[in-house]
Amino acid sequence: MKWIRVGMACAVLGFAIVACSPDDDDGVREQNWRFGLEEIEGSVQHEYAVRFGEIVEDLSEGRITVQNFPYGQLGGLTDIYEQVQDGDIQLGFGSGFLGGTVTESQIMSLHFIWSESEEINNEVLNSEAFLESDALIDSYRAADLHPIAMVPEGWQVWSANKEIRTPGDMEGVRIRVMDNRILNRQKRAYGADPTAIEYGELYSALQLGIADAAVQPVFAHQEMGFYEVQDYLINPRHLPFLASVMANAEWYDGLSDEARDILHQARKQLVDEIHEVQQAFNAQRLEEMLYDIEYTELTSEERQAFIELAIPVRDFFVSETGERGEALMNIILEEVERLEGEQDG
Ligand code: 6CS
Repeated sequence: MKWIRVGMACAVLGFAIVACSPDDDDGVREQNWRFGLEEIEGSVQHEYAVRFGEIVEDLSEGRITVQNFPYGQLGGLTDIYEQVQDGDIQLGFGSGFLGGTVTESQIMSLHFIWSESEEINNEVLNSEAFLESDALIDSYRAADLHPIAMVPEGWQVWSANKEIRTPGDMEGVRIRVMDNRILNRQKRAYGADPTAIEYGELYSALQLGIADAAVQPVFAHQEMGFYEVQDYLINPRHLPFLASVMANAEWYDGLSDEARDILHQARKQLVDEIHEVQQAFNAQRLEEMLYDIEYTELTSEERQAFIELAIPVRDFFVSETGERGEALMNIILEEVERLEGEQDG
């Protein structure tokens, strides 16, 4: 990956002078925000960043530009997080691999605490109760980061070379996971043999049999070509793929009120817009893969067997992430219950 890092350093330095100009109380100065993505062009994160840039540029009357760095340009996943922490880039996405940097962010990896309604999950994650909770903010701040938004990208779906409908089918399956302790524990609870592999290395790992199975949102199975080396897609509706948008904390604190307001206006506008985008991407890409792969959804009864094995992992999550993690989990459980109650009633 050496060539990637050299290219990335040049690209970043080229914009450093403009991006480092501080804001002041007179308003927004000309500036460039650099945004690191965990996904390639054409992905949900890429679409988010492009739209975010358009909205920010529009609201600032062209004074703020946003420069995206799709996956691969900044090195591996943890390289992106480090560059946001160090202030080399101002903004970045952080999902499963972020667990090693922000322990509590593994809430994004906890199975079966979510609603089966994707709209409810989107609302809960972007609610004031969750997004502006001390638990979330303090967790990211402890790593010199500030949480800006949560982006659900669609249900995570298992891919494998056999149909997996029961924990028995999962027994011994070498499934690739993003590198965090909760995902690892959860897959072990189902009887699988999880293995952490970098996103960009997953295709060849599946092709060479280093991993037998994987888990991704539908659009990613398609755009990264994983479906070409797998026979089945199985949707257990256990977990939406979740990514956080995060900023360098010091940079965020140094923004003028006007610039910060623009950032949050863009963030708010994108909550519903990106939900529509991810739904469309996932539906279209599933359609494109169906000639080559079999897609199935677990029934409620089949899900139940996995739910029973997943529930004890909540205690492990709390033991790993402490009071802040527990608080985040409780907000989600309570808000999901409240919104599902309102929907039913
Ligand atoms: O599995 C991964 O590592 C990556 N998958 C997606 C869909 N987004 C980012 C993440 O790092």
